[in-house]
Amino acid sequence: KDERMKWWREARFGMFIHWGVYAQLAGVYKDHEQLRGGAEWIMNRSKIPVAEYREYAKQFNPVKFNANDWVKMAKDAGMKYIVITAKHHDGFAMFKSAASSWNIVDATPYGRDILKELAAACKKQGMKLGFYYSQAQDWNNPGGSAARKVMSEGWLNPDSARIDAYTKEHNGHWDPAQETASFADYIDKVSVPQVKELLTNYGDVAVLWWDTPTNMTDDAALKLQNLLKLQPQIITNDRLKRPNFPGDTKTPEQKIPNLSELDGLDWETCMTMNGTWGFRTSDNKWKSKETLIRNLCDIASKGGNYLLNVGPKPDGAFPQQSIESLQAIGNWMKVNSEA
Ligand code: JFZ
Repeated sequence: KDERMKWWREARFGMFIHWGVYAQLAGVYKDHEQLRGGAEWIMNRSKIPVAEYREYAKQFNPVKFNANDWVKMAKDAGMKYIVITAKHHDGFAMFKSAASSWNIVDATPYGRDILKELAAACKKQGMKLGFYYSQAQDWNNPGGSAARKVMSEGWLNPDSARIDAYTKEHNGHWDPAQETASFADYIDKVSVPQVKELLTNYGDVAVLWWDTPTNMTDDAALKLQNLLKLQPQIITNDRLKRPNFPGDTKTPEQKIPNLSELDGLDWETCMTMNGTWGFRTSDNKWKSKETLIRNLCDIASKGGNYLLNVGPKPDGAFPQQSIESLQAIGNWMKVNSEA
């Protein structure tokens, strides 16, 4: 394990990327600002019907996306790896998938496999690439699970009471289309084949970043964990299923542990630059450059890694604030390594 963890322990700094169809909504549904949670949650928070959410993919056309630019921005900031949402909870695959047509190649006018392009750019520039994959929650592919959230966390809808009663009866689901298959079927027909695709079609995969084990079974977790053999060097986190699948790394979220909390295990703090993982037009709560640099120092000094998030805009460009913060961190690194 030490051999496998070597690069990761030296890396200290990585880029998290949350990008998908939700960037298109950017925190607003039918003129209603989302009330709570990250903008990547808008489909669940606002209880958007499956067919309606799918319409947004037809507008997803990130003509400014340039994989080489993204990797260069990460590299210039001093980052050693990138972890991107291959599939977030909305079930949308940012890669060509034979397991579900709800993917960027088959469901958008853009029609390009952005993971392919990112993998090529990372290889060229010597950057490690990992995939975030929401293995359990999937609000689009039938049988996927849905964390229970109430309608009022999206926006105050005149129909909120009825919708909340429905989700209560239906294990967090709000659309009958979500329940035309069992969770076990979803694992076998979507999760397992897609993870296989990710671990087969994109060259070296440095990290598999699981998330939110809602309704996960041991059976499902074992099937997914077994696939990791396809990439013997891969590093994985502790979110496949708790507590029996600890993975390689702990994932404190939005916080930096105190020295007294450290237990000798490898850890990585993931954090947003503002208040959302997915792009949100109205979120201007940007952390200062000084704060980001201090966080990196604090984390590195305690032996952890900093996975700092960027939520690209629907056109494929990074928000200007993120670009400037990344540059500031990179400049600081340069000055302090030449000294
Ligand atoms: C999850 C996602 O739901 C979210 O959209 C984002 O991708 C984030 C990185 O991960 O959210 C979580 C997961 C775990 C905790 C909190 C939020 N946690 O353990 O406190």
